[in-house]
Amino acid sequence: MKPTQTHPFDKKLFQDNVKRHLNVTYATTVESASPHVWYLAMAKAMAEMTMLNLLETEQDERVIKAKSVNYLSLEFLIGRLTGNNLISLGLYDEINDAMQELGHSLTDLLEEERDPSLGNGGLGRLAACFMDSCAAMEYPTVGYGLHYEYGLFKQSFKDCQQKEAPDAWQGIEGYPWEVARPELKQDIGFYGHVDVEYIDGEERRTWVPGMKVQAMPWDLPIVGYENNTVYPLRLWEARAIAPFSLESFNNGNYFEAQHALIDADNITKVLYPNDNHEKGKTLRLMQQYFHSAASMGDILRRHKAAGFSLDELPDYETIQLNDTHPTIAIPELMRILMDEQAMPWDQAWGICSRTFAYTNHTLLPEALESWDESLIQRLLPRHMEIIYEINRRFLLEVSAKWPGDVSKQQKLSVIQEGFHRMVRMANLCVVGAYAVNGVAALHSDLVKRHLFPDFHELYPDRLTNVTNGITPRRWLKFCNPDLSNLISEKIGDEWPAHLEQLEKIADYADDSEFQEQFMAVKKANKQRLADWVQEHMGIELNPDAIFDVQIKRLHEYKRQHLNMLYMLSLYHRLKTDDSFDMHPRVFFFGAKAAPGYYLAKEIIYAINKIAETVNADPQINDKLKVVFIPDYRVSIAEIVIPAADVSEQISTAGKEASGTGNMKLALNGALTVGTMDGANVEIREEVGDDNIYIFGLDVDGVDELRANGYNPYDCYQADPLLKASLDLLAGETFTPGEPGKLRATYESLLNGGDPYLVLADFASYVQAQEAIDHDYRDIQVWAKKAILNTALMGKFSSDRSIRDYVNRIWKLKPVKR
Ligand code: 26W
Repeated sequence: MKPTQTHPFDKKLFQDNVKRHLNVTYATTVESASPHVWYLAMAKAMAEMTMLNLLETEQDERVIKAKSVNYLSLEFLIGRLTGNNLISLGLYDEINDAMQELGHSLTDLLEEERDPSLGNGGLGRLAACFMDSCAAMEYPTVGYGLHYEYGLFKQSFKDCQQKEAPDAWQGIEGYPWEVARPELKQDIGFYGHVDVEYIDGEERRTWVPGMKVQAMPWDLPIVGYENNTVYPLRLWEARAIAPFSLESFNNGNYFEAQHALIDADNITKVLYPNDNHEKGKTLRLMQQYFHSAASMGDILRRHKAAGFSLDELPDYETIQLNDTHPTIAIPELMRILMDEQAMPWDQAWGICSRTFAYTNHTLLPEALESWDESLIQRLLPRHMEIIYEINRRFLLEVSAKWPGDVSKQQKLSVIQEGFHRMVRMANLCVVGAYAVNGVAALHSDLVKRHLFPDFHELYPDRLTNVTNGITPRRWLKFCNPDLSNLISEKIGDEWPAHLEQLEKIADYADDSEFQEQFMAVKKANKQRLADWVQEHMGIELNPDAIFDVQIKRLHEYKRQHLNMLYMLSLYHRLKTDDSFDMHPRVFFFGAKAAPGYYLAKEIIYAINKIAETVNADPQINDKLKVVFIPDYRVSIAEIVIPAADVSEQISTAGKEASGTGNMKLALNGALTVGTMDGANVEIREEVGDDNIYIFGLDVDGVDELRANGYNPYDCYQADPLLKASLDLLAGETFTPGEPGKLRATYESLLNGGDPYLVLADFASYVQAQEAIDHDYRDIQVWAKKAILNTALMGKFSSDRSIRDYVNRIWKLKPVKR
């Protein structure tokens, strides 16, 4: 046992606390409490322990006086906390035992927790892994996010189509792991006007908001792995200010502009479900400013309370912007320094421009945020003035560097000119931040070469790379206990905090006994997933089949439809070619589509329809099964990932910034079939060509094909297998009596120009899949490759990512407690 030293675990006391919470917090009794309430009471008792450490960390003089990172993100996809915190506290066995004595199975209780789904996908999950690593290595950190009442929608399928339902993640009893911090609440303004006055001949501008909203913080404990450190994940909830402001009501401000219908508490009502698509809605900008302003206020409060001056801000606080979503924090800091602290511009900018760093997570043009100038003007009039001034001064720099070059100014300007003037948030970030990073080597290279080439020329030291990572605590130790134990037997149990040590199991890659043990663990994990699918979906699966997994948001660039076309090709061959043989395979999908994304929903519908037919076809004889797991989320990933043989990472080259599911799957011994995209490139570097299945066009190939004029019909006509597979979508094989119901994808690929080059990569993809089928049949060959994947994933620990941030950007020192 490695409990935290400051508060040793006392089983009897813990059990008493659980029972006390049953009685006092949840008003029930040991005799009548449901399993759900037992889970709540257990989690409350655990949360109490971590809250003590949170307060002690917060009040530790060494932490207060140290430089901290503030991770600003509109999304934190933390997943269930109870099981993970048991691991971090080092109390899994102790609490298992304590609950057993009380008559409850810990694994059952852990299943009672609902996922806090406060994020869409990769960006939000990355923020959660980073918090875990900061706490594990004790780099002083505060996470700032939003306390959405409804997380990412719950997905179900009705007649094979996606349906969305609200996700009230806290449940009626409330979430046991959070605590309100009312003493830290703040008021946040919106709308209104700017007052100008002159003091000693100096112009002073003051924003007079027309509306105020209260920001209430909720803290969730981020528990350091086997140490005494707990950092807060501070989530802001919007509330109407009570009592209703009679003053602003009387002076006519309250109902000005067009905000009369926006209730204060709407601001944090729901997480926007768009992933990689910007819609420009007012309420979204309100969320962003609400988040930025509350976080900025809290950071400055802490800084001041530590006894530091504003000039010292960059020495003690750094602020990482998780994509452009919190960009408005930059003009907010300028406003506070100038208008509230009476600082001159140069001094304020000197502080501001050494405080923020920005991470870019996407190159997709439709995901790059730009806001209507008129919208910012109305909602945040003073911030718009400051943005103009930042831009005016910046353009002077540009014209000094490129005298007379108007096109450079147009390209780099924070303001996009035109009929509708827009504020480009990415440009504002690059101008205002001291560091800008992409999230994988290839991606950062494309950021420099394609997204910001002129910025790179102007500020050659600003752009850098930090390759993403994943926390090995949740994504191996917790989710795959059998593999964890097998590894620990061989190399000891230090690897969860030093993932590079996994390399030592490469020594056993050829050891047939270890191969057998490794594959036995995989088989048991496959059986666990098969049981889950049987219980929840009524589909029977063969655990000896290849478990082929694609789990990620549904998007054309991720090309779930390429995977689907391959399934169709197998179906076609099984039905038409008696000599065709294949190892049985189960195709797993987990994916939510943004509710307004038509084609993504059509692809879900098509895969579900194909599944219906294929799974019921006796002629297929269980060679092929298709399972679309509904409501994919962190807790589902924890079951699927340990059971995967094949990891589908098949985005169009240049489109997936990094990917992190690719890392989780490889770490758990799945082999990647993937393109030369995102972090796949670096995974290949680590595991070697023999242990990954790379296919398709690379970035240069994509550019070349496009430059030469791509016509998907050429592929369609030239490849009979592709033609046969695609034609299945146009007919009625999967929608008997209703031909053409699956046509949407077919149309997009053939007549819509196939924007993500699915057809261009099809033949190469089929080849890679055939190599997989071939290699899997020799279980020793496969076992060796799988073991080497686990062994060689050390680089992708988020601990390494955080160390890179610390060394290249943040410049922090750990405070070991
Ligand atoms: C404003 C709409 C919107 C919402 C979310 C635009 C963009 C986003 C995110 C930036 C999308 C996202 O999650 N990107 C993913 O970030 C991961 C973490 O860096 C990467 O691993 C993924 O490749 C990238 O798609």
